[in-house]
Amino acid sequence: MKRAPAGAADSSKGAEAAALVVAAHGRRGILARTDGARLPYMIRGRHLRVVCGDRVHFTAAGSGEPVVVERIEARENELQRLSGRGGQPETIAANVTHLVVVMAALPLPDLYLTDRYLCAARLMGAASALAWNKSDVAGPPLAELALYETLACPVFPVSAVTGDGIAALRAWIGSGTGILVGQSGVGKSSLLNALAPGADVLTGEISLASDEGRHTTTASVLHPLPGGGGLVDTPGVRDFAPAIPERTAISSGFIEIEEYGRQCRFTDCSHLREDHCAVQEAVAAGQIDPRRYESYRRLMNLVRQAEGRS
Ligand SMILES: Nc1nc2c(ncn2[C@@H]2O[C@H](COP(=O)(O)OP(=O)(O)O)[C@@H](O)[C@H]2O)c(=O)[nH]1
Ligand SMILES: [Mg+2]
Ligand SMILES: [Zn+2]
Repeated sequence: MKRAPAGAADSSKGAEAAALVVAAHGRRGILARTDGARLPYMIRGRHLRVVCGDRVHFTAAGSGEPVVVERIEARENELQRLSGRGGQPETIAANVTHLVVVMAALPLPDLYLTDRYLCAARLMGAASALAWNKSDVAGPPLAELALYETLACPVFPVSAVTGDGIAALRAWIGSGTGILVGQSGVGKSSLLNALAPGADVLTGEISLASDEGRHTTTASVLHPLPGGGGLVDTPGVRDFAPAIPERTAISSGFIEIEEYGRQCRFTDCSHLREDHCAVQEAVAAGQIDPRRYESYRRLMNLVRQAEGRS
């Protein structure tokens, strides 16, 4: 790992410089400057909460000391999950541009969960794709997944074992900031290592650098991709269920429901039981996939129950 020469940070003492958060755990982590140098940082005070993907401004501390993060640039978006504590949304990464839902023949795909991830991605303004992993064992169920190609969500058959399809998936992420999500066991860790070789090693070095080895499994890391861009890895919350901000936003997370919904009689139509609902008519006419509509319905009910509790 490239480190800034000792004393380099001192020359900028007092002045603020910008950098990207590439490892975050609690009040410490690592910044990457645009020249590639990596600087351990710490946070003073209680008001700042920094996550991977944040662009921050820092000032130098004493030589050999971590630099101090002073402020976070406005986030373009936040990826949130529901935490165990009271179901409060917890931000796990910022400025994510590409969300990849990983699936495989085993564990059995859960398309409702897939739709929920896709909804979260769309609401946060990130592009999304499906990666069908373990294609060395079983290819993608094309009939079922072809639907997603029509919903602005490309499908990439890949294998972390043979390397098939990895280049295409890597090209799709481009110079963006990606994240791999999906059920436990589908191969997210394996794919991370196929896409960002050495990711395991880097995670180890970062835990040493931040002197928090015991927290290795909970630090989140933004791994650089060869040639540009990066992949966020959040051990321990990899298999997260995404937080959906509010019920009225859900229809905007389903591209086809949003499209047909523009023709509903009521602008605040829930598309569940209103008369003259263009969405329900499109489902009846076979223009909207009934299983996608069922995903929408379930998510609406889920969020209503959550809102009822709070
Ligand atoms: N055959 C096959 N097995 C894979 C592939 N990718 C991952 N696996 C296996 O699937 C299991 C789960 O992989 P892992 O990366 O830990 O999944 P994660 O829980 O999503 O991070 C491991 O036993 C891997 O060896 C693949 O492309 N082909
Ligand atoms: Mg894993
Ligand atoms: Zn409607």
